[in-house]
Amino acid sequence: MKVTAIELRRIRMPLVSPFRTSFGTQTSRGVLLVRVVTPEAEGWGECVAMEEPLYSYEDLETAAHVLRSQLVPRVLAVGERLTAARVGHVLEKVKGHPMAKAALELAVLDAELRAAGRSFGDSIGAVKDTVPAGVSVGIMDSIPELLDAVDGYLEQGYVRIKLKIEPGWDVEPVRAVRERFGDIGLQVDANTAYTLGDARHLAKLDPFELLLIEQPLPEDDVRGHAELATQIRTPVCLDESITSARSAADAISIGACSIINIKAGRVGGYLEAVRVHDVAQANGIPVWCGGMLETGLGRAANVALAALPGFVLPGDTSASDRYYRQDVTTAPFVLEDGHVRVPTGPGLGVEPDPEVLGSLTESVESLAVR
Ligand code: OSB
Ligand code: MG
Repeated sequence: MKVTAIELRRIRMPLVSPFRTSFGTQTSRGVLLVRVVTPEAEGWGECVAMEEPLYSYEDLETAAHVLRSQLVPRVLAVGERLTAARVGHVLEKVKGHPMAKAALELAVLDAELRAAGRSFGDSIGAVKDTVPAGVSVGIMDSIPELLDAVDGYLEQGYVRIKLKIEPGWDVEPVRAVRERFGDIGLQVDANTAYTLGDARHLAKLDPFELLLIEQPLPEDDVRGHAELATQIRTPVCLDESITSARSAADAISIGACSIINIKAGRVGGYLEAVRVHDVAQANGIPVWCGGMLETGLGRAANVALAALPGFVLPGDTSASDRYYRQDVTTAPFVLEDGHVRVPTGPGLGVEPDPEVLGSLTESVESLAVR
């Protein structure tokens, strides 16, 4: 396909409530959007890198830099033979920067699918019309505050609660939520905040029958997760450590995880995310779709990914209003009986609202097309 323009857009979205994790507190989400224009259609990709390199080493600036200096020029150099399936291969020589690569691949894929009148979900193998929605609940100042927040989400219909934990905020909040709400789907996410030396402490979570504990140890401590898995009863799920289908196969083979959180940005794109799903499914490992506080654009892609058959656990695919008062798309994602609907229109199946987008935009950069 012929690309006539590529644009990088920085927007800022105020969060409805501060989101605190073991790596910091966010009150708004800075987002980098990639727009690819072709004579037939335009496509959107959302880069999930955060403003600071605290979840992973990428940030909004490194993503914009590598897109501008390396990724976009390499994709444009392909010329009219460009297809979304080729993007990963073309970008392979550039080391790292999976979130920047994923955003560009998604924009090309969206443009290609919109031109062909085909939905993103159909193209990647979605088999469900709706997907169950979980919600990721940040660290709070107090247990009563946490219980109020969880109560509100359960009231809205969320089918699974994930609590962010860190040393000093783990066993007690989990106990309090279990005691108050009983047999709900409950899991925790540590975002690498512990070490293997904390195994005996983490085993204190065993009695609460959690669905899983997500990424307790540093991302490069895959062997540590395998060892931890022999010392606690809660199933170990990896997020940060899984960076490709190959790393998923490796982690599975040494028993480092019995569940995987799939995020397309972390593995370099939705096409690789599907391959992670396939590897997990072949090994009998359940997966679920993670989130990075996406706008409606990235959320549309996540919800479609979560509709693949191996996604057997509820994802962090919450409704738009869990994050933002005003989403960038003309129709927000809403909760329907604890589920969100997989878009069926061409491409991502959602449209950015030009006025809303304009009001949230901090900068737009047009990258030259030869
Ligand atoms: O580890 O899953 C994570 C948000 C930002 C960075 C990392 C993570 C998260 C979440 C929120 O847990 C998931 C969401 O609802 O988008
Ligand atoms: Mg996580």
